[in-house]
Amino acid sequence: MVELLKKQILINGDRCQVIPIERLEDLKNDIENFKNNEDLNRFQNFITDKIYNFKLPNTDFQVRSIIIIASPTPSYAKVTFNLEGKKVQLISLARAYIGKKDAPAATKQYLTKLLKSKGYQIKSAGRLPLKRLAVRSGLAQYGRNNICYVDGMGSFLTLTAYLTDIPCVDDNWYEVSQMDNCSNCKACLNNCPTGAIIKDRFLINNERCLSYFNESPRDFPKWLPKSVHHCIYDCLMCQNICPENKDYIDNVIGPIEFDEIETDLLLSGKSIKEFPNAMKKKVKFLGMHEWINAIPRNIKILLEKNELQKN
Ligand code: B12
Ligand code: SF4
Ligand code: SF4
Repeated sequence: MVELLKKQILINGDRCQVIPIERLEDLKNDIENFKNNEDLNRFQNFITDKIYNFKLPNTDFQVRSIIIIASPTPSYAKVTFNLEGKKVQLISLARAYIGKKDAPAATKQYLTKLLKSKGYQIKSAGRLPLKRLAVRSGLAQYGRNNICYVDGMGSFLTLTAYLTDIPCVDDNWYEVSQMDNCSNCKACLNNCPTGAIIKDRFLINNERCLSYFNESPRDFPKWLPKSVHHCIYDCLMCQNICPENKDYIDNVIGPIEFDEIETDLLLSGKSIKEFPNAMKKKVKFLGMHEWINAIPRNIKILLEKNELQKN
């Protein structure tokens, strides 16, 4: 069944690995050891203590294994706004596959269909350390930029994990590893606009990561120069420079256009509930709904930057 599952996941353009549920304890121990040996900052402690959850949820099936899936995403999306009679082009990340739903929704749909026909079930695995799981399972390798790389995708991917009652005989569990090419390369470190990637330590300083700031509506810190902003949310700088991504960097989608009314609505800070359906769809496709309270501020900063560059 595991082989059939892997084949089906490949047909859908994704890649996966399956590990026996007993490995959940090892993953938990990994994080416990990691916490005991590293001097973590406040945000890292928050993630390890409050975001990660290793407790199995209630299921009406016996959990036997974990499926970890990598789904390719575009490197970024071109977005056109119409403002005061002018068109302005900005860039955004895009959570969705090209032309499909977002990756977790798409994987859930095709997996449920396949497994139901074989008498098996799945349930979302909840809040696990997904990169660590992907690397430990052999699906991915770390880059120096602290994110994961998967064959055929580079680092432009979304990870999703499911619990299932499929028995897993093969015990895939590998040492945590970094790509060989990182040993002679520091491109991501040098291109990080905020110094979040550290020279002598693998763990990044996530409290300096641009994505940390632009996902939240709180004021940007005073030390953050306006010049670093380049994306409607998150950041592309440690991925677009990476030689391991050269085959995937041109997987760009768009332009996705917001007409004058939609642009005004987006900038007004109104609730997503007030957006017309067609606009909601675009916002969700781009993944902007996840950080919607920060989006108007982020777009305004990019528009200001555009204006300054023109003058
Ligand atoms: C919180 C979070 C964030 C926070 C904090 C990120 C961070 N690095 O701490 C912020 C908002 C800043 C963020 C940013 C981004 N994120 Co994010 N994020 C998460 C989330 C929810 C948890 C990450 C986490 O565990 N951080 C806690 C710290 C303690 O763990 P860690 O930094 O991963 O540390 C591990 C490694 O350093 C490793 N390690 C330690 N020492 C050593 C030594 C060696 C030699 C090696 C090899 C490894 C190693 O072990 C540590 C513990 O597991 C995950 C989803 C999930 N549930 O896993 C997505 C996730 C990691 N993010 C993702 C993405 C895409 C991003 C961004 C690229 C988005 C963007 N374009 O800007 C950036 C990348 C920033 C970066 N360089 O890491 C994807 C990663 C996809 C991929 N290709 O790997 C994930 C998996 C979401 C998903 N469902 O796909 N993110
Ligand atoms: S830019 Fe270089 S060091 Fe950074 S992840 Fe890519 S190959 Fe590794
Ligand atoms: S996402 Fe941007 S700010 Fe964060 S580590 Fe990568 S390059 Fe640095």
